[in-house]
Amino acid sequence: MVHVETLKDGESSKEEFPKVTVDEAYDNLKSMRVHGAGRIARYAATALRDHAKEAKAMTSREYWGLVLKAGEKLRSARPTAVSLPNGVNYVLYGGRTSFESGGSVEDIRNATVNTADDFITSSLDAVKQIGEIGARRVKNGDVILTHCNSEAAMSVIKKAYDMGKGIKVYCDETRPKFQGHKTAAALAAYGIDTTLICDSACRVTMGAVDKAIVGCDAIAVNGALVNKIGTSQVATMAHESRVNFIVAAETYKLDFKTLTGELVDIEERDYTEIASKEWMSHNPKVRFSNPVFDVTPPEYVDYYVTEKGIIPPGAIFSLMKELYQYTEGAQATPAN
Ligand code: RI2
Repeated sequence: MVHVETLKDGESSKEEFPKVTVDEAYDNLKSMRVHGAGRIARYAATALRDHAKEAKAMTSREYWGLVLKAGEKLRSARPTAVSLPNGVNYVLYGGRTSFESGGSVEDIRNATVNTADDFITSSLDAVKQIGEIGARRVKNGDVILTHCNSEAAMSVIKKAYDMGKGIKVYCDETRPKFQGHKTAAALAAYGIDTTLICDSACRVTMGAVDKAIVGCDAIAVNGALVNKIGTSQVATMAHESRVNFIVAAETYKLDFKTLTGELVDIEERDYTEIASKEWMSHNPKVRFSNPVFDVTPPEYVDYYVTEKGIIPPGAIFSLMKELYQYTEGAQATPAN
């Protein structure tokens, strides 16, 4: 898998990502060259901010139309990880407030850029805070299992290690795109005792595990978790083995549309991710299915670790109601 590398310190100020156009960002998101629910939200916010900085228009309405169009394109790149539309909507909320109060092109531009920077900073802070809160629940000597490649879950694991807790981590490889390899490489490079296992070894390994800690792409109103395909199997096995199943999730992963009855859209990706074109041509009667996320019921989630603290699945509804105002305003602003 080709990734868009994060910029190193000193390269182009303090930016996390290289500068791209909205179209390039859309392609990188869709192809998963940039992946991870938090990263895709910050990537889209960065692309939208840079677009807002440079877009030229004679009137406020025309300018706001250009920003909205870019936002719509970015948030359509991937359907499941709600951090993407939530992040884009948050950025648009700043510009929209200025537009609706009669702001000039420059006013709307500044509001959009400032809100984007605010989102990016608070997203990075949230990952750090989740690490600090979640690590307090990790005990010395804990054996942890993780699935896929989650910054938030790794933040908890790394912080626990920093606190001197002698932990050991198992990483599921996470087919079909093997993001678990990335996690294993990062944790081992950090100095943590790390073992990579194939997904089908999860149940055998669970007997030796104290806690499963995973990331999150979306949280539904009933407290259900939507995360990388295979997560619900990990949760089921954790439940069976009485192993704590913990989800590290920033609150911008709350899927507000589930409040009004909509379901989380599960992304189905290209079948070439699970079989080569050549294999397909030799087996023309085989059908394929490649859903890349699944749903873990709230009964299998012990708690969410968010930047606002530990939240049990049963409290997600209240949290959603509390935070709804921040995204509501930007959902459907007409361009003219
Ligand atoms: P952070 C990823 O999705 C994985 O499902 C991971 O668990 C989740 O995002 C959360 O990642 P994908 O973009 O935000 O790889 O914690 O499909 O990094």
